[in-house]
Amino acid sequence: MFESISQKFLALKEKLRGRTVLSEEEISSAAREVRLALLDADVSYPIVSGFIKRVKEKAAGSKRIKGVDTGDQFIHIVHEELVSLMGSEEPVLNLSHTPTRILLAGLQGSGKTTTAAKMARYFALHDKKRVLLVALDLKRPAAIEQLRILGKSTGTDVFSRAATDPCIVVQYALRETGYDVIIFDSAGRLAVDGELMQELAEVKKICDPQYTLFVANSHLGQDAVNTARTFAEEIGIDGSILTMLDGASRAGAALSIREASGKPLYFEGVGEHLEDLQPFNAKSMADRILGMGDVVNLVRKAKIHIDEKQQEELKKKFLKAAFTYDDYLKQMAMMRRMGSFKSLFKMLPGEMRNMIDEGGAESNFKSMEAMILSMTLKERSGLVELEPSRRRRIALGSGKNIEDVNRLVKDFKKLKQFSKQMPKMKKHFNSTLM
Ligand SMILES: Nc1nc2c(ncn2[C@@H]2O[C@H](COP(=O)(O)OP(=O)(O)OP(=O)(O)O)[C@@H](O)[C@H]2O)c(=O)[nH]1
Ligand SMILES: [Mg+2]
Repeated sequence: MFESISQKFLALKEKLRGRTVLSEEEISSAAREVRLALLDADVSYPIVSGFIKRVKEKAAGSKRIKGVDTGDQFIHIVHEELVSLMGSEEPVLNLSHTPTRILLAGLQGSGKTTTAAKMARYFALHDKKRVLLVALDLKRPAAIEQLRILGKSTGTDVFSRAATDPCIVVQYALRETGYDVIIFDSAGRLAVDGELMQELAEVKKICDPQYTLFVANSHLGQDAVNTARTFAEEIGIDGSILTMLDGASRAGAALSIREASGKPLYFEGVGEHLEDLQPFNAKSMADRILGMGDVVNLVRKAKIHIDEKQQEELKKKFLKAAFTYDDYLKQMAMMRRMGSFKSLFKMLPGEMRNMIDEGGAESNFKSMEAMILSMTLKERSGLVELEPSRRRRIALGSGKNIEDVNRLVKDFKKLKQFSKQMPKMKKHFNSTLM
C-alpha cells in the first residue's frame, strides 16, 4: 500500500539523518520534497499548499530536541500534520438510536454493497447489534441477489421488494421491527448525474438516516475526492468510507477526502473478504503513508484474536523458564488467528521488517510447527530429553533433516536460557515489551 509515497518519505528521512540543525533553506528543500510527494499521490493543490505552509511554520519554530535526529523531528511534524489533515481522533458511529439508519451512497462499483455487508458483520460482532440490510439498487438486475448472498454469508437479514421506486422499498423496510441498525444499499451512479442525484435525495428524505455515508474507491484519487464534495453539497453526507485500500497505490483520496468534504472518515475497506473492514484511524493511515507500518491495526488485531488469559499464562511460564514446545505451538496458533504471516509482516514498521527475512521467517515457522507436531506429547511438554533416536524420528515424521531438528532443540534451549535471565532484565524493560 502506498509504496511510492512511503518510499519518498523514507528517502527524505534518510537524507536528513544526522543533521543537528535544519537551516531555512534545508527546511524549504525538505518541504518541497513533501509537496512533490503529496502532489504525486494525487492530493489536490490547495490542500497541499495549506499542508506545506503549516509544516514549514512548525519546522522553523520547533526547537531541536536533544537526542532526537533532526530528520526524525521533521518527519514527526509531517506525521502530526497528516494526522490532523485526516482527523485527529477515531470517529465512531453512534448506534444508540433504535434503529440507527445508515444510507450508503457513491459511484458505481465503489464498493457500497460489499461495504454494507462488511458493516453488518462488524456491528454484529463488535457492537452486538441486530442488523438489517436493505437493497435499494433496483436498476441492476443482479444487485438484490448480490446483497442476499452477502447477507447469507454474514448471517444478516436482507430486505428487498420487487418495485421500481426505491422510496417505496424504504417505506416498507422502515416497518420492519426488531433491528438495531438498518443499512440501506443504494444504486450506484456512473458519474454524478442530475436524475440519479434527485432520486438519492428523495430516498434520503424518506429514509431520514442518522448517517449518510459516501463510499469512495481509493483508486480514484482526486476524482473520488471531488465526487465526495459534490455528494456533500448536493445531498449532504455525514462521513465517508474508503474502499479498495488493499491495492491502493496512491494516498490522495485518504489524505484529502475529509478536508474536501468536511466530514470524517469512518471505515476503510482493505480487501474483498467480509472481515476486511476496519475503523479508519488517522494515526494508522499516517504511519502507513510514511512507511512506518501499521502498528495501530496490528495491536487491534492482537486484541481481538489473542486470548489475554492464555497470553498471561504463557508469559508467566516464560518468565519461570517453564516454556515448552507445546506453549510455542499455542503461541503460534494465536498468531495464525490474526492473519497470514505475510499480512502481519506488512503491518510492521520498515526498520523491523528489515531485520526479519519474510520468506525465511514464514518457512521457519512452518517447519518448526511440523517438527513440534511430530513429537510425542511427552516430548512436547519437555519431560524427556530429545536424544538422537528421538530426533531422527521427529525429522522423519516432519520431512525435515536431522540438522533442522538439532537447530530447533538448540534454539529452544537458548530461548529457555534467555527466559531465565528475563526476571533480572525485566526491570530494565517497559512491561509492555512482553
Ligand atoms: N480488493 C478489494 N475489493 C473490494 C473492496 N470492496 C469491494 N470490493 C470489490 O469491488 C467490486 C465492486 O463492489 P460492490 O460492493 O459491488 O460495489 P457497489 O458500489 O455496490 O457497485 P454498484 O452497486 O454496481 O454501484 C466487487 O468485486 C467487490 O468484491 C475492497 O476493499 N478491496
Ligand atoms: Mg451495489
